[in-house]
Amino acid sequence: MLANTADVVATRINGLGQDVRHDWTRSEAQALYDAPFNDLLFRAHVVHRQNFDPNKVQKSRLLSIKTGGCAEDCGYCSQSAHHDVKLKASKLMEVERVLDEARKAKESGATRYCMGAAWRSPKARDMDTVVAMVEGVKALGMETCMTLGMLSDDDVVKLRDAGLDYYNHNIDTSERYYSQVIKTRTFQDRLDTLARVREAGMKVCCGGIVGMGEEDGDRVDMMVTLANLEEHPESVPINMLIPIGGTPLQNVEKLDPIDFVRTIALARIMMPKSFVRLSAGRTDMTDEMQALCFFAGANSIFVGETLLTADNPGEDADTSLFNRLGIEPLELAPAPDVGAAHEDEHPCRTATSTR
Ligand code: SAM
Ligand code: DTB
Ligand code: SF4
Repeated sequence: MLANTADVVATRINGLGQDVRHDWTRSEAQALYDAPFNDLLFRAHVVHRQNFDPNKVQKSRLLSIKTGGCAEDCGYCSQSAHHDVKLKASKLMEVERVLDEARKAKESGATRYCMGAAWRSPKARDMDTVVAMVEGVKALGMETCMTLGMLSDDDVVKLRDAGLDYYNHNIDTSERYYSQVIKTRTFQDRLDTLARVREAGMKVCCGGIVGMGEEDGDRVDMMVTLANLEEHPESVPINMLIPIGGTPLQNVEKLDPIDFVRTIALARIMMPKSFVRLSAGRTDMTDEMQALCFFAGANSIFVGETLLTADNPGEDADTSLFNRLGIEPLELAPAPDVGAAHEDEHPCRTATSTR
């Protein structure tokens, strides 16, 4: 094991921070994941420092613009109409209400506003409203992100033309495990929408959920799929499953926090220039666990007291966490033109710190 780890480190150390690879093999990713924890974390942290200021964390804010009643059967989700979850469904929000919420988010330091809808895919009649939301939030000077389910060629053009910066569409797990969690669409459906978003020139936010009862190898395979995309997602959210009563995954065994940190470290090493978001599930994480995630390369979080439907730590807890760790919120640099998205031109990237 040690020789294997040393080999992996030795063969890559010269290229750390420079090489953005798209040819990861499953076995080398698995070897990294299985390395002694200190070796893995050290390597991930070196990569992190070479690409980012390690003491800056980007803040995003989420809003559910259309809640519940979703036609998909995702086994983890509170919003699926297939599960018996106590959740009040709502129709698409009015644009002004979304903009009011976005203003508040900006005042509390969020630089990106992410709007999520419980849809399999948007209806043509809803597109004018979501376009107005994107335009309005952009006019406030925030980055925009939407997650609306599967998109058609027409949808991506409309969103791109509205100025949408990021589209969030997660692959969620390995291709193998996907069909055990979701039956109403395929892994390939996800990849198809991601390709359309890329083709249209928007930035991609794509990651997954861990702790759904998957094996280590599924987390590794998910990272191999993400890292071997033609371009790495600029943003990689790693969600810890929030078990929701009434969903098929409500009683799944909890993931070892160390394995969660390993997953973050793997994402950092395999996608060195991407933002890795410590996403859902932070209310169940200690400050110490989150500190390990930041050390392993996580550099973005969702702020506020709610995610889409589930709880999030809230401003006071995050201020205290940042103060304890000497972490500062990442300010937004002037955004480049939409369409000029490239891994070396991220608007939030700052000079590497040596602190
Ligand atoms: N309907 C859209 C879709 O599926 O792409 C957007 C919303 S969906 C809620 C966005 C992501 O949230 C999912 O892909 C999943 O990764 C994450 N998510 C949903 N429920 C979760 C839960 N209970 N725990 C952790 N992550 C969750
Ligand atoms: C992502 O990967 N996580 C966010 C965002 N993208 C849309 C959503 C988390 C949802 C957590 C469960 C909920 O709030 O219902
Ligand atoms: Fe619908 Fe998205 Fe929830 Fe799946 S994850 S049920 S697509 S809202």
